Formats: sequence, C-alpha cells, structure tokens
Amino acid sequence: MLFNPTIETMPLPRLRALQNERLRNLVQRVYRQVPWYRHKFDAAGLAPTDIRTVEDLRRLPFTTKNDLRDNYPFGLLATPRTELVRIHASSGTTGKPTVVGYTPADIDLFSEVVARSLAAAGGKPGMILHNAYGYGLFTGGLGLHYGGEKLGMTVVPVSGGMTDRQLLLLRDFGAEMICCTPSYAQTLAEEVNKRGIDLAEFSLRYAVLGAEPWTETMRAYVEQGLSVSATNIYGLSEIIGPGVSQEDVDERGSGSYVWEDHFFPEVVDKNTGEPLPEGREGVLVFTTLTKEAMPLLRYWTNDICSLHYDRGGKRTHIKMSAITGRADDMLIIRGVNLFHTQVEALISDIPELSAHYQLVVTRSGTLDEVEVRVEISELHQQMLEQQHIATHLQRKIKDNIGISMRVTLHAVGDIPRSEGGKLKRILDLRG
Ligand code: DLL
Repeated sequence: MLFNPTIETMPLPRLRALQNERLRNLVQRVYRQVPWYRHKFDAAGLAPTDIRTVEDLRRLPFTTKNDLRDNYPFGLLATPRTELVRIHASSGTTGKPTVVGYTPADIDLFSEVVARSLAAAGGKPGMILHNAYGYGLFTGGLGLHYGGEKLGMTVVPVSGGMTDRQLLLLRDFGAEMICCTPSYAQTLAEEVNKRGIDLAEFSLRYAVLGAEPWTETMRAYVEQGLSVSATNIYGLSEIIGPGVSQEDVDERGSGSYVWEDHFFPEVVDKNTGEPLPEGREGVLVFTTLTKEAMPLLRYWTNDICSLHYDRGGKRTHIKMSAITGRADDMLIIRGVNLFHTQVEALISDIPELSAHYQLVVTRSGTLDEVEVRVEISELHQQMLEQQHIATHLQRKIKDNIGISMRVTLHAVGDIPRSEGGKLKRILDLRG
C-alpha cells in the first residue's frame, strides 16, 4: 500500500523540481539562522544563491558527527530552543551523545515518513503494530510509534527486552506486524523454536527490521522462524530517526526507497568525497530538505551502500542497497578492510553453522588477530568437536577475504544474543 501516492509516484522531473525549490529555501534559512553554517559558507567563498539545484550540492563541504559534537548540545539549531517539542539523542562510541531537536512540523514530517515506511512494509490502518524498539532517547521507539498512529495502526508500545512478555503479548493481542532490531527478531525466533511455540497461535505476518546492518541470511532465518515477510527500515537520528528509507514488502532484496522529497541522498567516494554514479558503493550523505529545527547539509553518515533507480518498482524514489557496514567500524586487519557482514555471508554458506557469531580482534605484538566465534546450528550440535567444519570456514575466509582468522565452534546459546537493542558483532580488544 502507498501511504502518499502523489509523492511516492511523483515523476522524476517534478520530484527534482520540488527538491531544488526546497534546497534553495533551506540554504537561505540555514545561512540566516545557523551561525556555524554561515561561517562555513563564508569560509568557502559561497553565497546561498550559488546553490540553486541539487547538482550544486557538491560545492558544499560535508557536515560530520564531529561538527555535531563541537556544537553540543544545541549549537546547530535553526530555531530557538523553546520551539522544540522533543529531543532525541544517540550515544556515540565515545564521549557525548549526538543531540537532535524537533519542532511540531518536524514531528509531523517524522510521522509521515514512518507511516509511508510501515505501509510499504505491509502495514494497514487497523492492524496491530507490536513495537519492540526501545523507547527513550533512541529514535526507534517513539519514531515507529508516531508513524504507526499516523497510518492508523493500533500501536502496542512494548519497547525492547523481556522476551517472555513480548511473546505473551504477541500471541494474546494478535499483532500482525512487529518492528524491532534484526538481532532481536533473531532472539525471538530462537525462543519460539526453543519453547516449541506453535506459530499458528500468532497472527504475525510482517516484520520491520532496522537500526543495525543485517543480511539475507538473517532475513531467511527471521522469516521462517517467525512466519513473516521481513523488510528493512533504515534511518539515523541526525537526519530524523527511522524512516529515512524503507524496503517494499513485494520488492524485498532490491533495496529500500529513500524518501527523497525530504532527504536528498548522495553516495560519495570515501577518500576523495567525490559523488559517485548510480550503482557504485561509497559513503552515504544526506541533505535534509525540509527539517526545521536541525537541518543538515551533506551529512556524512559513515554508512556504506550504493543508490539506484528501480524502473520496475512501485515508486519513483531512488533505492539504497543494504548497508554493508560503517566506514568507521570497518576493521582494518593487517591492511585489509573488513566488514563483519563479509564473514557472515561466508558462515551462511555452511549449513552446519548457525547465524550466531562474533568477531574478536586482539593484537599480539604488532599483529592483529581475529577469532571468529560461531555457533554450530541446533541440528548439528553433535558435530561440535568436528574440527573440519572450522577448517572449512577458515579456508573460505582466507580465499575470499584474504585474511587468516582463527575459527572456534561453540554450542547453541554461547554467543551473546540481542536483549532488545542493537547487537555488537565485533569485540575489539586492541587497546
Ligand atoms: O538506529 C534509527 C533507527 C531506528 C533505524 C529504528 C531503523 C529502525 P541511530 O541510533 O542514530 O538511529 O543509528 C543510526 O544505525 O547510521 C546505521 O549505521 C545504523 N542503521 C540504522 N538502520 C539500519 C539498517 C537509528 N536498516 C545508525 N541497516 C546508522 C543497517 C542501519 N544499518
């Protein structure tokens, strides 16, 4: 279902004209109201009138997470602090959180893009939405909540954790849609299986998963384990929260529609910052075209993906591929760039192994060492002692990624699970 068909199917030339008009307004507003941006323009020798179309964006410098930190907490606001009706924040890996503010219009915009996303995922008015994203400073809980209400769904604000209660409410309320992190969906699927729960007692049909990278292997596991069609929802606090992009339930695997009437995406070269053409992988960068409280120009997300128009899709908006990793949690192991999803893909080719794994990075002397801890699948527990499975994965990793790693096999339940939020797949113990 399309929540806003006029916008979602707008012919590209009209969409581009809308973006250009919004961009011109944005640049004027930001120059006038955010001193930090005014200095950036002045330093670059640019006037707001130099930016007339989205093609001109490449002339502007990027905005980074560090810039947000330097302006902590309210330095980048384009409206007086007293006009905010909500604040969210995301905890970074170091130091202070990244703070974002919303005016009433921003909350409307947030709800609109999440409503579009839930509709694309299979949601309909009247359907029960079991919302297991965390409520609080994290944008997931409240973001999905308001979007669900906007679409006319009945939202159950469960928040994360307490798996027993989640399963009880899922069954008793008859939710047809669940949203949570993919790793938590994996936990739920595993519990259903462990307890021998009959899914016929549930009404679940759809899962809307995001907030962390996941793969087709996890999709298959969750779809089968919870009896759902699972789609990807992507977003980040700095831009709005969840609902920056969303996969359509009938177009699974072909990328997620970016709601580009509000968030203009670019993919740029990680090293040079030059915009890359459709289909090429690089760092995702967003310009918020309509946000009031904290508009951002060319925000460097650090997320790695590619963009493409899908001429056969239901909507005209551009699609982004699944995120393969973050430029900053990319491991560099003996000079080789590595994302944990690359290892995950190789694990998934070996039927004796489960989708539960963790990479542990240590340093001995000057040499980085990686241990891949992976669980034997439920069905193959008796093979735990069989070293040849570990050797097989080790060889695949060496052949495909070019790094020697130690592989250790573990029993079901040994590797940490998601307890409701984002799961850490990498344990980096190098000081
Ligand atoms: O994670 C917003 C969100 C909530 C998205 C609920 C989807 C569902 P932050 O905590 O600011 O916001 O983290 C943003 O999480 O830059 C990505 O690295 C990662 N991320 C978010 N969604 C996906 C996804 C929320 N679908 C950071 N696939 C982003 C891969 C994702 N990574």
